[in-house]
Parts: sequence; structure tokens; C-alpha cells
Amino acid sequence: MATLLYRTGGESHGSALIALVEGMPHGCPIDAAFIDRELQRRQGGYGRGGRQQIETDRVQYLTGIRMGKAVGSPITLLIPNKDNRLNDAVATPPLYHPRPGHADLAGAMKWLTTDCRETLERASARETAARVAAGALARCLLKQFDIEVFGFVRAVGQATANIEVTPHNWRELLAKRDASEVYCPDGGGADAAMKDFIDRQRTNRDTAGGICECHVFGCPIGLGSCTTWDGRLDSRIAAAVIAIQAFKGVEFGLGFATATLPGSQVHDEIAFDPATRNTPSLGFTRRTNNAGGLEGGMTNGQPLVIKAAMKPISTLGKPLQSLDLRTKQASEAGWERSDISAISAASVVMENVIAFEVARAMIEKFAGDSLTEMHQNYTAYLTAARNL
Ligand code: EPS
Repeated sequence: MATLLYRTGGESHGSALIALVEGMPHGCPIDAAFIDRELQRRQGGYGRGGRQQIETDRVQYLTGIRMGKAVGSPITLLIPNKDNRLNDAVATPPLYHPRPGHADLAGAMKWLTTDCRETLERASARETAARVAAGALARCLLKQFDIEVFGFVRAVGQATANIEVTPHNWRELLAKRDASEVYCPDGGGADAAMKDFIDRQRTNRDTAGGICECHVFGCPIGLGSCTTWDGRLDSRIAAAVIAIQAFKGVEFGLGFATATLPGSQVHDEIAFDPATRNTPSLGFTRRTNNAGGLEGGMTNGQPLVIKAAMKPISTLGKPLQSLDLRTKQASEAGWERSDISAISAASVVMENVIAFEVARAMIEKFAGDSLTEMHQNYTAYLTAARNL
């Protein structure tokens, strides 16, 4: 089956990060400036640490692209690390005191060592630069089908944005998000409250997590599958989102709140509007979108709505109780340069890993070796559905 896949490689302080993307159709225009902008957004946000002052993440394209277009072969994206010191034993010393919440302890045992260094190098959220690059590349395909993805920070600590996102106002909200240091489009004070929470954690030498939210507009009905558990688009999106470093929960639409309500208040009643018959939703409308655009593992023509919780960063300036893995004697957890909060960056990562899964579902449904063939399959499908 034609599909879209990617792998990443690289350590936080190694020479580079790479992403290898397989399955981009021939002829798809690649917007390198857009991909670099997403990388810059990932580097930004309120509460970031010193690393982002060192790096200027930009993609170098090693394979798979000619004259700004995919040639159909695997695409290799490389992001050099300026803070490249992995082979310098002094500059990347061993870490024997695992940080609670980080991969340190489990990774050290897994690799049969008392040094957490190699675990932390790969587990680090620095790797998300490669995921953003792969996802933003996939978005170049989505743009060809007018599918847009919008992510932002919904909450930090107790500070929550009081906004409703619709297909009509999201571009306006996107401009507000881009003007916000926290990447929160709520001009009504939530942005300031979020910054205040992060500032307080900095003062306390503590860290902050939050909630990211992502909307996808323009998906045709029927992406994903109800026939296999791993073909369900919600299962793929959930897996992609929960795989982001420090993410602990994901929900679609009303999510966990659906469990507390009767069915009559949860399910989105179906109606028809002939005026929107020529759109990817085929004219099927809903007054509500509690399902978050997915029913039976398939897109239902409504925007996808996904929320996810990020725990606070696990490197604390005031370290928690841990031990020395060599002696098993109690000791404070290790400290590495880190962030107070990476929630804004995480919203960019979430946007792009979701985009990758939607692009994969598009390729699986409208398979074609070239963009031209994919467009023909897409149009033929919507025409056939309209003729029912
Ligand atoms: C990050 C790079 C890392 C950390 C952070 C995110 O760089 P360094 O370890 O050199 O400071 O700032 O990583 C973590 C929070 C983590 O837990 O590993 C990045 O580029 O996003």
C-alpha cells in the first residue's frame, strides 16, 4: 500500500538531527521557507532555556528534492546542531543521578549502564526539531488539497485561554497566536496569566506544563479506516501526539467529558446544506463537533479537534530526590541546561506530527505515484460521493 513514513536520527548534542521521509508523491512542491519558519517557531516560545540562543535550526535537503519539488524518492532532511559536543567527554559528562520524570533511570537500566548520558541525549526534546521538519514537509502536500492545521497553547498551569476556534475565525486567531510569546491567541488576559505562571516557576526554580490544542480544517470525509485498529486515524493521531516528549494525555473533541454526559448531549446530529455540497464535507453539517471530526476512526467532514496535556519539564533547577546509580545512595537528581516550559514549542510539534498523520491518510486514500495522479483520485472520489 502507498503510504508516508518517517524516521528520525540524532542526539541532542551530536552533529545533527535527520529525518528520512518516504512516500512523498512525485511533483509535490516543497516550501523550504515554510518548513524553516516552523522550525523557528519551535525554537521560540516563553520559558525556553539557553539552547535556543545557540541554535538556528534550518533544513538542509540531502536527497529526494529537485528544483523545489519532490522527485518521488526518499527525502532526507538534515538539521545541524551548533552545540555539537557529544564526543567530548568533558563537555558531555556522565549523569549518574537520574531525574524523576525523565527517561534517565529506565534508559540507563535498559542499556545496562549507570550513566544516563546516552539516554538523555536521544530522549531529549531536541529531537522534535526533526519531527517538525518531517511534519512541515508533509504539510506541503496538505496545502495542495487546502488542508490547514492550526495549533496553539490552550492552558499553562491554571491559566486557560477563553476562546472558541471555528473555520471562520481561525486565521484571525492564528495572527493573534503569532503575536503572542506563549503562542496563545487569547488577548483577554490568559496570555499574561500564562507568562506569570511560567515566571513564578522560574523564580521557584521549578517548571511548568500545559495543554496544547490543534485544529485541522479541510479534510475530506472518509480519511482513515474503521476496518483495522491501527488504520483508525484517531489511533494514529493519538500515537503521534502521545509520542511527543513529556505528553501525558490526548483527547478528541469533547474527549474525557463525553464520559460524564448522556448520549443525547454528546453525539453531533447530522443535517445537510446544499450550499456546501462542493466542499470536502460534501454538504453534511453538524450543529456541534463533540466528536472532534472523527467517527469510527474516519474523518467525518468536520474540523479535527485534538487537545493534549504536557507535563512540566523534568529537569528542575531545585532538584528532586533521587540517587546515585553507582552507590544507590540518596542524592539530588542531576541538572542539565533545560527550559522552564517548552509548552509553546510543543504546540508547534503537535501541529506538525498531526499534519504528518493526516498526510499519510491522504496518501493511503488517494494513492498515486505523482501529485497529478493523487489530485485525479481525490476529485474522482468526491464526485462519486456527490453522485450517491
Ligand atoms: C531542546 C533542547 C535541549 C533542551 C530541551 C529542549 O537542549 P539542551 O539540553 O542542550 O539545553 O533545552 O530539552 C528538554 C527539555 C529535555 O527534556 O531534554 C529543544 O531543542 O527543544
